[in-house]
Order: sequence, then structure tokens, then C-alpha cells
Amino acid sequence: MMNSSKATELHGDDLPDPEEEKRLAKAARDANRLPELRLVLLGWRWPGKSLTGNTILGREEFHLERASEFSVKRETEVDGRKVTIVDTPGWFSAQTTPASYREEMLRSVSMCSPGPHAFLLVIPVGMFTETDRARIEENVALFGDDVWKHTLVVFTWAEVLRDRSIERHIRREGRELQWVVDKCKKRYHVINNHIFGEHPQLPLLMERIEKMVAEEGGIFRTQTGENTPQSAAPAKANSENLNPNTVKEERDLGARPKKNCSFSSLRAMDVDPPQSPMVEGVSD
Ligand SMILES: Nc1nc2c(ncn2[C@@H]2O[C@H](COP(=O)(O)OP(=O)(O)OP(=O)(O)O)[C@@H](O)[C@H]2O)c(=O)[nH]1
Ligand SMILES: [Mg+2]
Repeated sequence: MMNSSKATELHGDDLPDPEEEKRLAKAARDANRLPELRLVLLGWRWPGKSLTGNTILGREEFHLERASEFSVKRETEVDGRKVTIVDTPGWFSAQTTPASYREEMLRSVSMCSPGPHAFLLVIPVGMFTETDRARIEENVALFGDDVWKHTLVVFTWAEVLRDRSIERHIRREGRELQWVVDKCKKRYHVINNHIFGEHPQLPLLMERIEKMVAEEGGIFRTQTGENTPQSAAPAKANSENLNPNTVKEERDLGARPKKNCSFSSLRAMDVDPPQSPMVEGVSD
């Protein structure tokens, strides 16, 4: 048992005052607070990008159960400020991303001019393979090297964790997932998409994004300084001719969690066509 003199030592003046620490942390949060937030959702097919967008916006803005070919922008006021989210077409696990999808992914940047505060790389909690890592590397690389500084992993399917911590999950999944987390400078956030509405998980995510913006000295900008797509040139020339409409979707749903679904209506109601003059406006 601790004797009284030891106890006095531990509560002495040398130790930080917890109240003071809380006050400083709040001051840092307030200093980082941004008047608006622009976010781009990235990821493979079906990890919950759209649902994550809805969770953040607190409204059913993005349609689920549809594989979108286009980037879709939605914005609404959350906690007293404008939050803009661009949802992008998910890439495939079993093949190189079609050129039209790459162009759409890149277009997401100009859809939230002058540039996103963060890319949210959506990864479901679950098995994570070398192919998953390689596809992430290949697709995120479309935005240039700097993109990693502005990317935060958002883990979905949080319920799969049960009592396990996300740190333990990352360790257990091994070096492939650790590679991704390290590329993002260990910036990650677990989101529970079953919790809709006010919940500390959202302010916490916003704070993490704001901290990242503060640490990286601003928003993401393309290397040319303009937020226009740099190049949608394919990694492999023969992928140019892939037509997403003819892709055998079920075969390509290599990403977990797998789920059978109908992709018959690829042209969702909520898409912004690439040529739309409304790219900067809300399309509703
Ligand atoms: N249980 C659970 N289901 C989720 C979670 N996130 C998404 N889902 C479900 O997974 C399915 C796919 O979610 P979406 O948000 O449409 O996924 P997506 O990444 O936008 O999919 P694509 O646009 O087709 O690439 C839907 O049925 C969601 O309800 C989650 O965290 N937990
Ligand atoms: Mg979606």
C-alpha cells in the first residue's frame, strides 16, 4: 500500500493539474477550429463510404446499395458550420481502377474548391490483405505524394471489433494495414455507423481532422497549386478500355465485408454528371 508521504509526492506541484490540462486541450481545440470543413471519401467498393458520409452529415444524403460511377457532393450544416462531403466511386479489389473512375476520384478535389481539408480513407474493420494495401497505394497515389499528409483512415464496421481496441486490431492484422496507418501518420478514427445523430464520435473526428490541418499547415492542394485533376493516366495502358458498365460487379467485390447486391442501376439518382456546370454547387 502507498504510504502517505508517497501519496503527497504524487499529488505535488510537479505533476500537471488535470483541470489545467483539460483547459489547455480545449484551448488547442478551439484554436484549430475551422469555420467549414470539406471532406473527400475514398475507398474500395462497399466499405461504407456513403453511410459514413451520412453519419457525418447526420442525414441520409448519400444513397446506399448503389455502386456510384460518379463523385457526388453533398453539404449541410453540422454543429454550426458548413460541412461538405464528396463521395467517390469505390475502386475494385480484383482489377485496376477504370479510367473513368480515376477521373471521377480526381474530380472530387475540384468539387470542394479550394481543396479538401481531409481525405477520409474508409476501411472496414476485418481482414486486410496485401492486395487491399496495394490497391490503396495505387489509388491514393492518383492524387500525388502529398495526399498522405491529408489522409485519415476511418474504420467502419466498428461492431466487428467487439471488445477489441482498434490498436489491437491494427497490430493483429499485421504489416499491410500498419503500412496504411503509418502512411497516414497514425491518424485514424473508428466510426460506428449504427449510431446516428449526436454522439461524441463526430466532434472527435472533426477535432482529429482539424488537428491534422493545423499540423500540416493547411488544406490539400494539388502539386500544380490548382485543384484540378493532374492526370488520370492509368497505371497500365490496357485498363483504359475497361467499361465500368460491363464490369462483372459481383466478381470484383473482393473487398470485405462481402455482400450480394444488385448493381443493375448504376446510374444513381444522386450523381453529379462529370460535365455538370454545378460542380461547385449542391446538386439538389
Ligand atoms: N454493419 C455495418 N454495416 C455497414 C457499415 N457501413 C456500411 N454498412 C453497410 O454496408 C453496405 C454498403 O455501405 P455503403 O455506404 O453503401 O458503402 P459504399 O462504400 O458507399 O459502397 P459503394 O458506393 O458501392 O462503393 C450498406 O448496406 C451499409 O448499410 C458499418 O459500419 N456497419
Ligand atoms: Mg457508396
